[in-house]
Amino acid sequence: MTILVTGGAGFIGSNFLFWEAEKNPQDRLVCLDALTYAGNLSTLAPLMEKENFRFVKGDIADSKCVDQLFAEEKPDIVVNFAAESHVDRSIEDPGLFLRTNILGTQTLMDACRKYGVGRYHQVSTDEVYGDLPLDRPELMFTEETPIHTSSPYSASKASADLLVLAYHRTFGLPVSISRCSNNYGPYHFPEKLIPLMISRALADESLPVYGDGANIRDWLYVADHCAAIDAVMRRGRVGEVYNIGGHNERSNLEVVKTILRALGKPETLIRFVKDRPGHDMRYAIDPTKIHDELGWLPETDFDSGIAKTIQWYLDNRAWWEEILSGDYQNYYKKMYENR
Ligand code: NAD
Ligand code: TDX
Repeated sequence: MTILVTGGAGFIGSNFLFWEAEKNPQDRLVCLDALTYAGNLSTLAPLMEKENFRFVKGDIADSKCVDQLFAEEKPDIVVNFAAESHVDRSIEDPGLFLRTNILGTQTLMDACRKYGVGRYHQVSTDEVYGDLPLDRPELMFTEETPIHTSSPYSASKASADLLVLAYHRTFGLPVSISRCSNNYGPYHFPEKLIPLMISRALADESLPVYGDGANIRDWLYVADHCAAIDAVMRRGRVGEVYNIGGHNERSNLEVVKTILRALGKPETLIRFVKDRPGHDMRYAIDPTKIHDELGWLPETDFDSGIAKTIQWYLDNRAWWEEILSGDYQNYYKKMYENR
């Protein structure tokens, strides 16, 4: 079986490629990634020499490139991680988010139709449901919660989800969608909350907490997300949405204080800064459906996952220091200019 993984040089996509290579070594993995600022090809170095792995640099919104790749590889499954993923950047420049996240999804699905792909899986987010109030802890997002977005990022992801469901209904494309809560773990790009706070605390720099830090996120260790996507794309019902989350709600301030404690750094590093415009208050996922239908349960709770993650950033300083210095962007040239 050939699995086309788009966005595989990013955080979750790279973890997914490693997960699949280990659990399903018989499958061929093809990674299509444009290597934007968020893509780091050096992350995939351990896979590069494997016979049943292929990396292709290309844009999911470029129909010529996508068509050629589908003609060559005839994938059985397409799983789309490729996206502009950072909410703060979507507030600065919404246009790029609409192009990649919506038109890119359409381009991939048109190719899936043309080449008769057996399953198109869209990696989506709990942010499509908007947010929950802090004073109603019993509320959680289910698959029936109405779409209600706050940022250009979440609006672009919700638009893509609607398009995916429309392609199923109108064209009979065999699709599935998963909507996951906040991920954390190895290879998380250091502009997102957890890796940003780890790298800045290690350098004794101030830690910018938006607003009063009371906003709550529902954290899932990335390997648990990978296992869930694998279950949905292989065994999930066509045309269905599955929520993914592990009941690990923490306020941003709690997360930052946990990191400071683990690194032996003082809380005086915390600096409260101007809030993110439209900042969602709380996310919380009800994962009953994926548990009942596919037997998925997370294996890592927040306390052990954050300890593992902090240790990974301590053990892999070169990976994120190269990103902070910008050097990682030379890696493609180095690897490919004579290839
Ligand atoms: P990321 O920003 O770390 O990685 C995105 C990857 O996509 C990068 O490798 C980038 O080069 C690639 N890419 C961007 N535009 C592209 C294009 N036009 N063509 C081809 N490749 C392109 O993102 P992530 O955090 O790994 O998220 C992956 C997916 O999971 C996204 O769709 C995101 O919406 C979703 N998601 C993320 C989280 C989270 O907590 N990070 C939670 C739920 C869902
Ligand atoms: O410097 C910061 N200070 C801060 O207080 C940053 C970068 C973030 N925050 C807050 C904002 C959020 O409440 O921390 C929380 C987490 O922020 P991000 O890491 O930017 O993630 P979030 O906005 O929650 O979105 C993430 O989860 C859902 C991913 O980036 C999305 O791609 C995914 O869909």
